[in-house]
Amino acid sequence: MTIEFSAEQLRAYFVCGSQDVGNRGLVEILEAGLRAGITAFQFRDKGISRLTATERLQLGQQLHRLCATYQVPFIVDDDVELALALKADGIHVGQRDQQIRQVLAQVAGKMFVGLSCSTPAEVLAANQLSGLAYLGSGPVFPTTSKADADPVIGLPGLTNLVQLAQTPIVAIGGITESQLGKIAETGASGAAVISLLTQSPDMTATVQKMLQAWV
Ligand code: TZP
Ligand code: MG
Repeated sequence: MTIEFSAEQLRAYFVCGSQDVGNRGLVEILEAGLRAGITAFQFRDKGISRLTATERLQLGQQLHRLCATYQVPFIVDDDVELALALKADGIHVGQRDQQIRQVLAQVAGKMFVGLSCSTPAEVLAANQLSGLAYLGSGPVFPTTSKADADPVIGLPGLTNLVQLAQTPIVAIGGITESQLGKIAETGASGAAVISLLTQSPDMTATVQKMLQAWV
């Protein structure tokens, strides 16, 4: 069963792949996040991931099953083939990934689509597309989780993109607990994080802070 998109799912959006968790288990970390109340999960297995395609597929199946148990959307980063094979609820694509128009056509009616936009020009181009569920914008702050991240846009840059966009925006990049209130004030619909959750000493408390920023 596919989970439909709603903007509330962007509030506590956990992004993670095997490269982000070292020797720890991604399944266990995701389960802790789900128990804590994350509202979306993106399987982003890339960069220094050492998984084979088969291992990635098997891990993705486990992660999707887990998300389904909690009725939380399972979103695949970048890889349309993998997203279709896993019957994901959503796919997230970057500007340098697969062509967005092609992706929208390939997955139409099967899953929702999110697109990374870090400049006003990218947001204006995204406004011309139909069928996009949400935009991911950042990095808002410096991040150590993505080697090839775009330049930092800061809170003013995020505010500008939110004002231009015709679809909900989830902010990403270097987001810490202390910045959540300011992210919410920009009008962004939520925060997408890797390290805030993978490094959290208390996932329940961290997710509560994420959710409360949008109350
Ligand atoms: N895209 C832009 S920044 C980023 C991605 C995937 C990494 C976010 O990770 P963190 O640890 O929350 O800064
Ligand atoms: Mg599903």
